Amino acid sequence: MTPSPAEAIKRDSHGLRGPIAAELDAAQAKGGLSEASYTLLKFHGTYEQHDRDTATARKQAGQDKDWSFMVRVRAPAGRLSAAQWLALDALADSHADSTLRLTTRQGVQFHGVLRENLRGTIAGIHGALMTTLAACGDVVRNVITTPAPVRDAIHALLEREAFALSDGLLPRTRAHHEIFLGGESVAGEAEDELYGAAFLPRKFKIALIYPGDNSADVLANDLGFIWQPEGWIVTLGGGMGMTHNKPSTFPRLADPVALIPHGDILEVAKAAVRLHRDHGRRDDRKQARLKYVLHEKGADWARARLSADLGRPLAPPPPLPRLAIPEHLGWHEQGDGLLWLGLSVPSGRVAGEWREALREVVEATGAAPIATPQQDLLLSNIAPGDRAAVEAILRFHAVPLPETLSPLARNTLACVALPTCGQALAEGERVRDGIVEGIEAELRALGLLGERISLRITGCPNGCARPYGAEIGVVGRAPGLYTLFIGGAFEGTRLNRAVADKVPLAAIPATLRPWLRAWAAERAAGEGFGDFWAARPDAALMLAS
Ligand code: SRM
Ligand code: SF4
Repeated sequence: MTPSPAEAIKRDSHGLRGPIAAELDAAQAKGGLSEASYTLLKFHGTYEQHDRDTATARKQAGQDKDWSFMVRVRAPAGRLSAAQWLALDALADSHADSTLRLTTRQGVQFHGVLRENLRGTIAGIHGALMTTLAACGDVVRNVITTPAPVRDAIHALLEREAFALSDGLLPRTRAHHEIFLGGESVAGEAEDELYGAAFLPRKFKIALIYPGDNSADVLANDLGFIWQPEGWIVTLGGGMGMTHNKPSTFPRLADPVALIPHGDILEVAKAAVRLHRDHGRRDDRKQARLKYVLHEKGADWARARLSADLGRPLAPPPPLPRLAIPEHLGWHEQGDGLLWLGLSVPSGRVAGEWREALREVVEATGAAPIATPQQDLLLSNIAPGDRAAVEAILRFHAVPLPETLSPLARNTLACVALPTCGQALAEGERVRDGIVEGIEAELRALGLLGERISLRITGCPNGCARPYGAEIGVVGRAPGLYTLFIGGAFEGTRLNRAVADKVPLAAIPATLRPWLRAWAAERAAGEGFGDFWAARPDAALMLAS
């Protein structure tokens, strides 16, 4: 098997350095980095992009593309301090396109960072005691967990372990400091002990949960830890990405693989990373995720490999417990006398009035923001006496309180897609509101607007908003056309199925109508949309169209 070109780039990069520094310094070049720099910059948390809205017109006018960078901040567990939020907020104006983007993995992104501002952006983030290192690339990504700032032992443990895993699995190279932070260059740096010279075959994602809160979608991750009183259930091999018309690629929920003592989490995570490092395919990046290893070899094989790696037998896992997702939006008591307010941020885009409102609230109250895996924001540590003032600020800026939104709107995710994402086949974030309003109208007509349904929209099948786990998944197929999926579990424990293909954007709500109607007419009391259709065989699913 011939390794894919990315393998040589990584292996020969001298610890993720490659030609990055020289190319960033080349004054004449405005955009279009070499493949090596493009590939290696991901590990440092940034993608070179261009504005796809203007690309054709600029080409026709003989102009270069409008180049800029996306910069992704790694925020373990989504936790930010007030000072960190304010620092990111200021960087959005000084170095980017004046927006912040909350991601589906509790991260924060900047878009529109010009090349001359790239180092300053990354240094500014570092100055706020955060990093972009390993926010992207073939390494362990941002470690996610429940965002809820509930002050009890389980939530404290999840938060602590998310930070410990994030720190313990960070690449050790000094290249990031050298290139972006003015660090001294290190001659002959040793190869990274965990990752090796060529790093992982592909990205590697970790989530930790307890059964009462699966908002981190543990089974969509390469590696998951589910808390149980007697230890962690280890899950392996989840992932969403697929390619249309390529059945060898598919979304997959992770398998339970082992039960481990609570104290062993970092050690087992390292063994799981080595499992991917040594067994993931390096010849085909479309087949390189750990999920394909699990699909081929199974959970017993994986447990045996982990046991051999660790030098002790791992216990088989118990059956998966029932998972739930509590409501995080609105006002909640934290359990320490303080409150948190969960706000539903459409597509996670913090711009304009939203950004002003959040800045004012954080400045006025010292609230610590927490990014959620649903692209939302929880403002934590608010004194009960500040509640009215917070609401007044939000009202002044026309930021809606969650109780004014339908459950559908509150449970909708939409990926970035156009104009920045180079992979987008169709719109994502920019068509979110129209799709939500259209489906809301259908639900209203059926008297079901108060029902909770998860809706996830992506501009391509890579699945960045985890659409294949949603009750309704809308996945970009081509400009203006989408594939519709239904039947996922709200709790993230079941994948959905495709029911309609190449649906024009404007026809999405009407296309869903027969399935919504049948659910309204025939469901058992309290039966959710996804559960109702999952219980129907394929034939009934297709007939409804
Ligand atoms: Fe993603 C690639 C945005 C979460 C699966 N993702 C991309 C890129 C970098 C496009 C590219 O490769 O050129 C997108 C940048 C767009 C932009 O302009 O900002 C991008 N992904 C995002 C974010 C920002 C979506 C969002 O709207 O919030 C999320 C950032 C999370 C973070 O903070 O780290 C994001 N991406 C996800 C998730 C969800 C998750 O991890 O829970 C998935 C599905 C889970 C999974 O990994 O299987 C996901 N992104 C992908 C894939 C498909 C990977 C695969 O195995 O096939 C790609 C394409 C690739 O890697 O080649 C991709
Ligand atoms: Fe881009 Fe596709 Fe991810 Fe959306 S799902 S951000 S279009 S890669």
